[in-house]
Amino acid sequence: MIPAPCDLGNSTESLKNSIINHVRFTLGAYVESASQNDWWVATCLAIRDRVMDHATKSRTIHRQSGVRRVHYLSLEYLMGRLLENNLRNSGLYDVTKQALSEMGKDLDELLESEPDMGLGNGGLGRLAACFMDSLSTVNLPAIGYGIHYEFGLFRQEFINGRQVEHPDAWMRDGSPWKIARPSYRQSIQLYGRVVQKFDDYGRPHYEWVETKQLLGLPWDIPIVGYDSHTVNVLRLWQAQADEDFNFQVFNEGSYVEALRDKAIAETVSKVLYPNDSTENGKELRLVQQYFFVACSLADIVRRFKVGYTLPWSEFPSKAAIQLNDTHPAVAIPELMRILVDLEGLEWEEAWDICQKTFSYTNHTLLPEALEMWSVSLFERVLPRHLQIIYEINQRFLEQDVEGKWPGDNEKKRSLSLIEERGGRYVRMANLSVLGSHATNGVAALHTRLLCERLFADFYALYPDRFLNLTNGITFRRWLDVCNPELSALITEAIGKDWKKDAALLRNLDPYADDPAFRARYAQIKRGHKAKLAEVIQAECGVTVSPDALFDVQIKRLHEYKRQHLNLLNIVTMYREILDNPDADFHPRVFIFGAKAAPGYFLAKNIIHAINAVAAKVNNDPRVGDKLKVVFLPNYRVSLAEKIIPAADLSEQISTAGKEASGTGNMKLALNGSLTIGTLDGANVEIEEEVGSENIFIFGLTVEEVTALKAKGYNPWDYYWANKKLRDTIDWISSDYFTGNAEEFLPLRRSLLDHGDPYLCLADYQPYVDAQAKVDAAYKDKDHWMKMAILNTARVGKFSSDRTILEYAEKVWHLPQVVVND
Ligand code: Z2T
Repeated sequence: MIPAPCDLGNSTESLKNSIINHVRFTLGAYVESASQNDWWVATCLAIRDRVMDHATKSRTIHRQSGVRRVHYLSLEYLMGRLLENNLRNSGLYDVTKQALSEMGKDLDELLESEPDMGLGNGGLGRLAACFMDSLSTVNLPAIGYGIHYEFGLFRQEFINGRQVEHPDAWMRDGSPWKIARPSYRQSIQLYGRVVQKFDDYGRPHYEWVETKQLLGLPWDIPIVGYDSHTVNVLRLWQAQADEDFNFQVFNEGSYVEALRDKAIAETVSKVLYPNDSTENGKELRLVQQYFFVACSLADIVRRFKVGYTLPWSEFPSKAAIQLNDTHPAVAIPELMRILVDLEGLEWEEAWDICQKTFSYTNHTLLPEALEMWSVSLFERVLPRHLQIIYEINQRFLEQDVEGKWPGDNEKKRSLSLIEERGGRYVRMANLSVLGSHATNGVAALHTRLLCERLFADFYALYPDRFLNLTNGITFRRWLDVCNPELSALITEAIGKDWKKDAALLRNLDPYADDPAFRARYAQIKRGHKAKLAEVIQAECGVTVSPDALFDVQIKRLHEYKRQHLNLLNIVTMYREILDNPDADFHPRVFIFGAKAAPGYFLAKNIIHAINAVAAKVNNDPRVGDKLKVVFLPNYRVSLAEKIIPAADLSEQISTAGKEASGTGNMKLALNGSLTIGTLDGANVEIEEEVGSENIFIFGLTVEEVTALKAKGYNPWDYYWANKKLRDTIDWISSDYFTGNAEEFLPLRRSLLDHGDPYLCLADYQPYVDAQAKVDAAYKDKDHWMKMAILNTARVGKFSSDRTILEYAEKVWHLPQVVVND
């Protein structure tokens, strides 16, 4: 007889019991003297207990029904905090708050004490996190695979206005959300060499020998969907040394040496590389990629073998594998290796299985972000995989390319998996397109440019492989959790079904004309601005008025995102205030949040420049309340959740053609912030949805950018033609802001001497003009609120539920499987 498990009911009493049990028996503390952290851990565990059964049940139902599952492979998951999200999604928020309060504890305080799980850089990693939420919510069978980094994205501090990085020890004290799965540990190989052998019929096969071994220990994190019993898992691999391997060394008495090897092996999952959209070609990064890919594929193959007795040709009918950019693209030769070398399949059959299994999402057109591994490095780390890539390439060039363009060596050169000019490199993007059945861009414009530019020749060869799947965001975290007041107001007006069917937000449209609704909407916005003002006071020591216009640019720091264009406008406004103290514009607070890659010199110079301008502006008595500039340090998911509901204006000002999609643009619009933006990425589709009268579009289009560059762009022309622009740039590069005229010379030089690669000067005047329109519009508060409401009402398209259902239908061919209670 198996006794019933302990009480996992959803009443206040049950929750109290669970939490107290964890305080006493899991943490070994007295209720009377338990620390804040003890209460937080105990609360997480009480929720986890209620979730885990659903995870087990979901897994069982997915296995028993034999449906296809999607495996999302990503080097990054920017999860943020989990407790509040899990409480809101599972419907346990109110009862948990009550249970804690009856024990003298404040839930909100506990929520604030959770460290962010920051295992990602920016948009790509946050997208993976939103997708995990949607997959569980819409009942799709899915597993997320990634790396269990000991250190996530660095913590940022400003010292004298300059960025300083600190390690992010997010799980120094462990994490209550993850569960080790030692029985699913994997062992993988690296380095070594390949030997050719022959079978009895003289046919060659290949063995990978004298390799180093690495173990992967999986940690599972349950992913709770909104109002659904599907709980998928995120499975993250931690690198461990293969202890047995070192026994000879132990025996020789080199005990300490052996442990040093162990430490080296464990560096593989030590830290997230902090580059957003630039590659660095480091060996450790390639090892990280292969490590997690090999562990994940072995796990998928294990599940296929124990679950079914099916021929390999049925593998794709059980497993879809999505490559989140090219970072996990080594999965393609790895699956070929498994099928051909280990399972003995013929090449053609293995290749067919590969293409049916994989699909690939491209996230950028920036040339510096396209992954290329030097052939010599690749050969050293993954010798057999390089051979397989050569074989794939040879067949491709001789059959498909030669078939379509006979004798055309130029086409072969451009399509080859190997770049041959200036050293030999493996082109991971080409490998990804070739090894999969679908390649998607992340916004309509981005996909068009992929087909017309980056992958033009591939598109000519395989037009049916390309499709657009515009990004989305989870409306639970980015509205329900971060803005519960607005969520409640919406629900009061149109019912709660919008949380699962975001298109229903359109029913809010008529409320934009309802004065009472507008007033309440405005009041909610004001409340968030007052709270953010407190955060700004605490973090930056700057007092800002919640009545000012909150103008927000929050995203990684990148030249193409043009934080420096924003800065040019700020300095222009500053001059105008000094020149014309009676100028009538509405007080404004410019709010920045951004991390720069630690090795990105110019990005760091821009951060310093913004901080230096902020210090002057904020302390200049001639400016008063008219203008404030704040750069909130350590931008991260939990800080975004505080900024976004408080924003009035959303800066989406990348050079047209450079931002693949953007997702912050969607989060801000959803929370009633109006966009000032270029026709880039998903901004184009946001304009289509909200209407051009509810957005401030400015600047060059993609076609105009191309034409301008073709005719020869010279930033000096704009500099000499526009006195305001000239004065602005000269002022920044004077000694006014820091006492040292050299300080921002790198910024000045990039804008002038180095050709202003992102066309800040060309877009300067249109941007300043658009900002003047923003100012005029904000003066009509009532009309502004109407526009804000219409933004909330009309961005339902950008729910990641819609995105994920499109993936399921068009790429993965997955059924929705409802898990009952
Ligand atoms: C990233 O966050 C993005 C693209 C990358 O290309 C790498 C990283 Cl880390 C390799 C971003 C895009 O810049 C952004 O436009 C997009 O919205 C986001 O991915 C999600 O698709």
